[in-house]
Amino acid sequence: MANTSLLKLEGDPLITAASRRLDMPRRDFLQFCATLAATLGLPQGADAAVAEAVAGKKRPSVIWLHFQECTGCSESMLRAEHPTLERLILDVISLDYHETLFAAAGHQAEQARKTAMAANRGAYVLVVEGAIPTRDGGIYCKVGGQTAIELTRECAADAAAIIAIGSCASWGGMPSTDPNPTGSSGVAAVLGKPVVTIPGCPPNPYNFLSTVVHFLTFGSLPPVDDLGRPRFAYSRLIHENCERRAHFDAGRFAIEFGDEGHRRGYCLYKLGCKGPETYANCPTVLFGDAGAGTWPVGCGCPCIGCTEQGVGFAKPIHMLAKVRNIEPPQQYPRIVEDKGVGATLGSAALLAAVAGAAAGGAAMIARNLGLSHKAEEAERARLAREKEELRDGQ
Ligand code: FSX
Ligand code: SF4
Ligand code: F3S
Repeated sequence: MANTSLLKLEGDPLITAASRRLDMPRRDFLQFCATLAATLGLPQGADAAVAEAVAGKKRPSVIWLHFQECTGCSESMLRAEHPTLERLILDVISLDYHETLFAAAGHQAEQARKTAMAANRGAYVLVVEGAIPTRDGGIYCKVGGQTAIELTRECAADAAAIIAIGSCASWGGMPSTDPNPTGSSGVAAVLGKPVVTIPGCPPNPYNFLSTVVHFLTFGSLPPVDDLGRPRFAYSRLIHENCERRAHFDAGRFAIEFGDEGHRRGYCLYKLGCKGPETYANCPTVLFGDAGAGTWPVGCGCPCIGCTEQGVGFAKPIHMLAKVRNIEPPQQYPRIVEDKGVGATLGSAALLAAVAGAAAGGAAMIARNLGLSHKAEEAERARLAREKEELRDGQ
C-alpha cells in the first residue's frame, strides 16, 4: 500500500538535498526512513517525521569513548555490508570524538573532545563502548592520563543523552567474566544512574541508528526496559521469532555440531542455544544486510545470549537455557509487535482473523512435524546402526 505522507515528501527540497548528500535515490532514502520508523515501532505517519528529522535537523554532536573492548561495536556500525548504513550513521551524527576513527592523536585528540564538549554543552550525545574497570581506583584503563571512570563522569556531566553501546558498556560484558580481575563494570553502575543500553557483542547497528534517530526526531531517547534496553529492540525473546522454532516445538534437535540434525537446520537448544532466555531482535533485524539467515542461529551457531546480563559470558555455552516461554507462538511475526499503537480497528480484526486461522493450522503443523520427527528419529537410528556395523566390520 502506498504511503501518502512519505510520497508527498518526495519533491521536498530537504529530501532532495539529503539524497544527494547520501548519494542515494530519493525513494531509497524515504524507504530507509520508513524501515527505521517500523523498527522503532512508530505509528503510521511517523515515517515522514523521521525522514524530515534525518534530512533536515542539525546533526547531534557525538562523543564516543572506548574502554575495555574489542572495537567490535564500532566495526559492526561502520563495516556493514550495506554502504548506505555506514553513510547514514555518519550523516545523522556528527562524530566529534572517536579514538579509533580519528585522524588526530594524543593532545590534539583530547583537545578536540574538550572543544566539542564545550561547544555543545548540554546538547551532545555521549556514547560509551567498552567496560569500565573499577578495581584499584580504575588504573587498568587510562586515556590521556585519565581513568575510564574519570573520563566517563567528566563526559557524562554535560551530555544531553548517554548511550552504553555493546554488552561491555552495558554491564561489563566479556571483560567482566568471572573472576573479573579488573572489576569491569557498566556505565550505569559507574555513574550511579540509568542510561540507555544497547547490548550485543557486537550490537546490531540498526538498534543504535534507530535509537539516535528517535532522539533526533522526538528530542528524547526511546522507552526502555528495566535494564535500560530500548523496548523496540529487546522486548521479545530470540526464541519467539527464531526460524528453527518449529523444530523446537516438534522436538527435533541437533545433538552434535555437523550431525544430521544440524545439517538439516534443526533447533540448536541441545547445543546450548540461549535463545529461550535472551531478549533481542536478531532474528527479525538480522546482521550485515546480507539477506535471510544472517544471524548466529541462522548460520548454525547457538545463541550465546550476548544481549542478556547473567546469560552471555556467564552461563557456559554447553549449558541448557532456561525456557521462559513454553507456549508455541501462533505465528512467526517478522515485526516487533510491541508497536500496537498504529494498529487500526480493521487491521486488528484482520490480525485476529489470521491468528485464529494460524492457531488451528499450527496444531496441524505441529502434529505433522511430530509424525515426521518420529520417522526421522527412526532413520537416524538406522544410520547410526549402519555406521556401527561398518566400524565393527573394519
Ligand atoms: Fe567488542 Fe564492543 Fe563485544 Fe564489547 O562490542 S563486540 S567486546 S560488546 O564493547 O567492541
Ligand atoms: Fe531457535 Fe535456539 Fe529457540 Fe531453538 S532454542 S528455536 S535454535 S532460539
Ligand atoms: Fe547475541 Fe544471540 Fe543475537 S548471541 S547476536 S543475542 S542471536
